[in-house]
Amino acid sequence: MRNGASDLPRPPGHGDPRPRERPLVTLPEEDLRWLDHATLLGRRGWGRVHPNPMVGCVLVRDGRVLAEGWHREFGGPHAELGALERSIEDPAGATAYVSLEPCRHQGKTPACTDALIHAGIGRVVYSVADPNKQAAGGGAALRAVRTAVSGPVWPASVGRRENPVFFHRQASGRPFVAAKLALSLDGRIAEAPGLRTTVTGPEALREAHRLRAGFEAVMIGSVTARVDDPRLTVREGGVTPRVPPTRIVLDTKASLSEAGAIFRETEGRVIVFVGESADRAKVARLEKAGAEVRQVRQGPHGLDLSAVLDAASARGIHSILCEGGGRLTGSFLAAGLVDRLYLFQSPRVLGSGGVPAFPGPLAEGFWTEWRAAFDPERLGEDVLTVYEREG
Ligand code: AOF
Ligand code: ZN
Repeated sequence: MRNGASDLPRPPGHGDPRPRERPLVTLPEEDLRWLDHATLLGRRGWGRVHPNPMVGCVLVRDGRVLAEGWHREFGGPHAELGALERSIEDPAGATAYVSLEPCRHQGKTPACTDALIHAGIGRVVYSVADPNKQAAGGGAALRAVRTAVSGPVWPASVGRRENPVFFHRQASGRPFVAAKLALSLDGRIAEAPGLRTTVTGPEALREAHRLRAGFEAVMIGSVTARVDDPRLTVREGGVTPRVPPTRIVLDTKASLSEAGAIFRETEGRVIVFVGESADRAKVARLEKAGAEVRQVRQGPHGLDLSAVLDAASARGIHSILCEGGGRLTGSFLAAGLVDRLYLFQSPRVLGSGGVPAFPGPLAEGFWTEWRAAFDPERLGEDVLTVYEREG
């Protein structure tokens, strides 16, 4: 029961669904376990539902599962509707466990609150309040018609951890930025400058591809584009993203080679951000190779990263996975623009000639506010830990 979602797409690094926080209401362990179950079901939507939340729902009567549902596709039926439709018997009087407050609004789909009431559901237990003002209020609406309601069971921090992009979007207009790093035991990301290095093993590679599937864009700097020559597509990990992530390169001088792998692959549009002073002929070459080229403000050390994020947001991008290199990731970190860190750690040693993961200076005490969001996950020889800033 705990992990029915194991063979389906799921977000990398999301460990035990049981939050560490204290519940806001006192409930029997059984209720908390069913909520965990709903959370695991929701995780099956990874790569398919963003920027909407991953949501799961399980209908239970006398300790028996009547139906499982989850949000499968952006714009499609919500978790609750999926469960109600699949119930093996009339769910009247049963309990619905949902990982997000049922929605009250008629959006792309009818309101789940109405559907639950219509089906005669006896009790609704939901994990976290919906931060989306347009859809929130389902808990109160259910109580108003005398449905027994327990929720929110967990504080908002729990929802934020599970669906960070969705929660971030309710509070901020700038895209959510996650950084992915593959680090050796001695804190290096490559054997030497300019040398393409495989730091982690095949299991971690699969997870890194799966990770891409849940973001609207994947981003690298021009040095990484040249040295690693990546395609930045999702080719492994068992999940086909609903929309292939946009591939972003930050390339102040428009120095990218149009012979790069990124241009040979057509899956996912390519946006190259260049500086105002970029050579026009080079820009034209990149455009001819199929890239959309956008000029952004320059700062003293290359592109103004806030301007990059604003421009990405204007292109409809709500979430970005930064895959390096070290300089670019370091700049985003130093600017306080990284919301989440996916740290793949390998037991390999790359040696003193290797490229350090964090070359630039970070403010004194920078790391003290970062915490592991979930238990570390073993991937072959490597370990993936998801870090977030506290607060
Ligand atoms: C989801 N999936 O299972 C639930 C959601 O645009 P719509 O009509 O799909 O509504 C999206 C909103 O519905 C979303 O922002 C959230 O507030 C609420 N609940 N959304 O995508 C679900 N239960
Ligand atoms: Zn809904």
